[in-house]
Amino acid sequence: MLKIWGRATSSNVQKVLWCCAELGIEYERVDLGGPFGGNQDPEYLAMNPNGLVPTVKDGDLILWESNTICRYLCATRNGEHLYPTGSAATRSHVERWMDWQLSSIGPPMGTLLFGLIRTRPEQRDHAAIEAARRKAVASWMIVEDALEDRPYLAGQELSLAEITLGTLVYRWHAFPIERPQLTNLKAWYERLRQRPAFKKHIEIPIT
Ligand SMILES: N[C@@H](CCC(=O)N[C@@H](CS)C(=O)NCC(=O)O)C(=O)O
Repeated sequence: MLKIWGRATSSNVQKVLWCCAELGIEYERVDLGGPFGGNQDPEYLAMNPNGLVPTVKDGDLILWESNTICRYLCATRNGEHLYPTGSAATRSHVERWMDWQLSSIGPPMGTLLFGLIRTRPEQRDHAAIEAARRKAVASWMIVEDALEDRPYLAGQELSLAEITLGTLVYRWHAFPIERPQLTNLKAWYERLRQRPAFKKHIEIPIT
C-alpha cells in the first residue's frame, strides 16, 4: 500500500491526499513535520533530503515534491482524466498552472500564512503582509480571467491544476484580509467545495 509521510495540515500534503481521494487510492499516512517533528531525523532525511513533507513510498520507489507525486499517481493509477498525457499541448494546459502555483501564487500565499496565522498580532510585519496581499490579488486576477469562459482551469473538467491550487484558494477566502470581488474565482472555489474530498482534506483549520 502507498505510504505518505506528512501532517494533514500541510498544503503540499493536502494536494496528495486530495489526489488520492479522487483516484480512489488507499494509503497509510504518518503524521510528520510541524508540531509532530521528525522531518530532520536521519532516517527521514535519507528518504527526503529536503526535510520537508510530503514524502511518498510506492513499493521501492520514494517520491518527494508534491506536484511530482500527483503527476506520478495519475500516471500509475488511471488518472488520465486529471492529468491528460495524450498530447503535449493538452498536458500543457494543466502543467502551466502547476508550475504557476509553485512560482507565482505560492510565495505570496506563504507570506500571508506565516504573517496572519503563524505570527502573533503584535509581531506582524504589516508592510510585508500588505505587499504579499497585493501580489496575491494580482495573481488571483489571472485565474479570474482564465475562468471567464470555462468552469475549470484546463477546460471542462477538474484536473491537477485544481488539485494543486485548491488549498490556496480556500486559504485566500479564509484569511482575514481585504479581497476584491472576483466572481469567477469565487464560483470556481464554490465548485471545488462541492467535492467530498475537498471538504475532507482541504477545508480544515489552518495552522
Ligand atoms: N516543493 C515542496 C515543498 C514542501 C514543503 O514546503 N512542505 C512544508 C509543509 S507545506 C514543510 O515540510 N514544512 C516543514 C514542516 O511542516 O515541518 C513540495 O511541493 O512538496
